[in-house]
Amino acid sequence: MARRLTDEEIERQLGDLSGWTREGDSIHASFEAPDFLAGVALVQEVAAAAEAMDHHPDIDIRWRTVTFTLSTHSEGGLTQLDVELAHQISQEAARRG
Ligand code: HBI
Repeated sequence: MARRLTDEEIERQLGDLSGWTREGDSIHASFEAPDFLAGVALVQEVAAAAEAMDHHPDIDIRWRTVTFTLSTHSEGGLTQLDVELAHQISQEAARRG
């Protein structure tokens, strides 16, 4: 099972995750979609990736702005699962322009 990452590991891996910010035991990023339905479509794609990983983000949808917050609840902090899902979210958001 995934172990908690050290502060050094988190900082190093955040360097590869543009747009993501650490706050305590979680990381978050917001994405601006062209319209509300495009934002919901992004959420649908992320939901499929999350389900496939059995690792789920907190999701906040406000009109066209979608915010994903990641943390590994069972470990009480950040693990490699959060980093991996963050990359998948960023890639999906970039695909949608
Ligand atoms: N998602 N973010 C997050 N953190 C978890 O600990 C987690 C999850 N999704 C599913 C899940 N854990 C289950 O595998 C365990 O609760 C059994």
